[in-house]
Amino acid sequence: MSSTIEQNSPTTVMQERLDQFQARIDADEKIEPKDWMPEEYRKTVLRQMSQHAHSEVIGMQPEGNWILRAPCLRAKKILLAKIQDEGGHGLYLYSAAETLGTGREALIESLHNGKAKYSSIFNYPTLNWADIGAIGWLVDGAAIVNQVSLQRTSYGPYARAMVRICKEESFHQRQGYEIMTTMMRGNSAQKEMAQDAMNRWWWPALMMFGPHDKDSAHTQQSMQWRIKRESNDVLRQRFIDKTIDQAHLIGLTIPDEQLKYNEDTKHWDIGPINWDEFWQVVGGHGLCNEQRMKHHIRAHQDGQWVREAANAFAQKQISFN
Ligand code: FAQ
Repeated sequence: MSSTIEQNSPTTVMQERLDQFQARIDADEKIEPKDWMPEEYRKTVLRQMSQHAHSEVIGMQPEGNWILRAPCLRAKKILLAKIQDEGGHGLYLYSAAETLGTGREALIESLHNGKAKYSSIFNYPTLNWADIGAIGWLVDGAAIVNQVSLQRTSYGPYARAMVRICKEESFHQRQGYEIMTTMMRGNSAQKEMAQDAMNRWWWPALMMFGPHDKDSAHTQQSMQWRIKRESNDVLRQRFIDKTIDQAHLIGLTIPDEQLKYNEDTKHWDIGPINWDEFWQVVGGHGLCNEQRMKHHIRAHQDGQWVREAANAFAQKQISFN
């Protein structure tokens, strides 16, 4: 009798559900919005997806700064299309995040009140045209390495959003590399601009992958649930190895005196990352944090009438049907 009670106790039932959930994850099944999931899984996916969505949208600002100053019409058209793509990525991701039961308004509210983060990289300024090349090549390049891995994330709507996003990001990476290549074929002032952008964006791009695995609060659990398929350090190293060759090919120098190819591991070893700088930026004290948030809040307020009109139209459609 007592063993039956024990078997059916709430703790045992919960443990069984957790075990079944983990078995589905281990079998590489996708978790869908209406499936049972542990509350912590829901929270973790929502946190990561909403932060990812915020990053895509805030990431439009540093590039938007250069639309009116692009050096030719071709470059302007490409930049406009790329920035529009980033807005679209935000849209897919907010929609995917909403399937976990938290509405868009609440997600944006968390961004505005500082509870939700967005990528550290977008708190650095774009000082000249080469910065647009560096963002496309290095920032989108880092984003792709991370996102290709996330195409296999365990939450179905997130994985599917990633497939389309990755296709577009690879164009972005190439347009950035094209800008850098063109500048490295130019005169000495243009080469200097490209190298200067490389110097300023290299380390922040490496920080995008997050803290080292040993210091990462979420990696272990997120990998057990296959929300993350590879760790921060593994992805960072993949980006380093592939990007260094691309830099050398066009004559750029990596701003790292300790950079060394390791014959044993067949990987590039880098010098130490400045984590104090990273945490300062993540904590809101980067060069552009204040500017980025103010701009987003203003744009959101300016768009209030559009949302009201769209909602009123949708309501009318519903009452007609
Ligand atoms: N910036 O335990 P972990 C793009 C936070 S999209 C700010 O390792 P996790 C496209 C982290 O949230 C770029 N905060 O965390 C584009 C956590 O704090 P919390 C965005 C960061 O989540 C290009 C704490 O540190 N991509 O660029 C950062 O397991 C051009 C501990 O860290 C994504 O969001 C950071 N860099 O791993 C758009 C990809 N790193 O939340 C426009 C999806 C860490 O506990 C123009 N996200 N933190 O308060 C991910 O893969 C993961 O969330 C990581 C972090 C890898 C970013």
